[in-house]
Amino acid sequence: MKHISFIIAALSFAGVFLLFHTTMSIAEEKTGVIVVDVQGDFTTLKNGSLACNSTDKAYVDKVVEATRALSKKGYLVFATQDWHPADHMSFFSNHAGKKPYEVMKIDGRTQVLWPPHCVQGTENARILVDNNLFMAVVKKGKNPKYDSYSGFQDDGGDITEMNSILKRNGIQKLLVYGIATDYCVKATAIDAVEAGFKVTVIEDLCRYVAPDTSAKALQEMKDKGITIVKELSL
Ligand code: VGL
Ligand code: ZN
Repeated sequence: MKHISFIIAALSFAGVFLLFHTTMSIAEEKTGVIVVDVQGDFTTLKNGSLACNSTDKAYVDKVVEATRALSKKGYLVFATQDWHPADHMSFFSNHAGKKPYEVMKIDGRTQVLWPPHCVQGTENARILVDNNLFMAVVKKGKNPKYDSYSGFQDDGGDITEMNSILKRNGIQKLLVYGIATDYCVKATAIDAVEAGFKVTVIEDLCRYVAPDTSAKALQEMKDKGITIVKELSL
């Protein structure tokens, strides 16, 4: 008799343990994906105005395939979309006498002056990955007065809906990739880690504006506790 109650107790303990363990692993697996600014203007594929190196069809196909595979595995996928008005302050053409890629101080902040790109409602502002894969697309850089490399907030401190959407969906970990490593990927990944997410950036699925700023960005991200992996392993 004593034996039987001991066995029952042991079995229930094992059961509770297993249930707890399974629940915890499911919770641990709540991983989201942020596909950053994979838009025509940043690619050579679409002859973009701000095309990064090696953003041909092979790159876009690789991003599309990876995103599809992650979605199929059950990860919730989000996207950011650079979405500027034509009079945006980051465009060199909106500053008399300035040239593309010149740097100037605007309201005390250092601003790179870009070729006009990702203008709202233009062909090359479109995201090159099937929109049906995204749980949500967060548009950024809509305010003509502020640039917004991060998908979480602009340079004026105005927050987007990104953090609340991720939290609402119970996301704890994030995979981040896209364009550009040295600007929007970096800013988005750093804000994500600062918002409490565990962040991994997949280098092979990213492209950069310049190699030196990209190397610095990768180091800065590592220093902030972001994991950098060479490629996606599923
Ligand atoms: C970006 C420069 C200007 C980016 C956006 O997506 O990294 N870079 N706007
Ligand atoms: Zn931009």
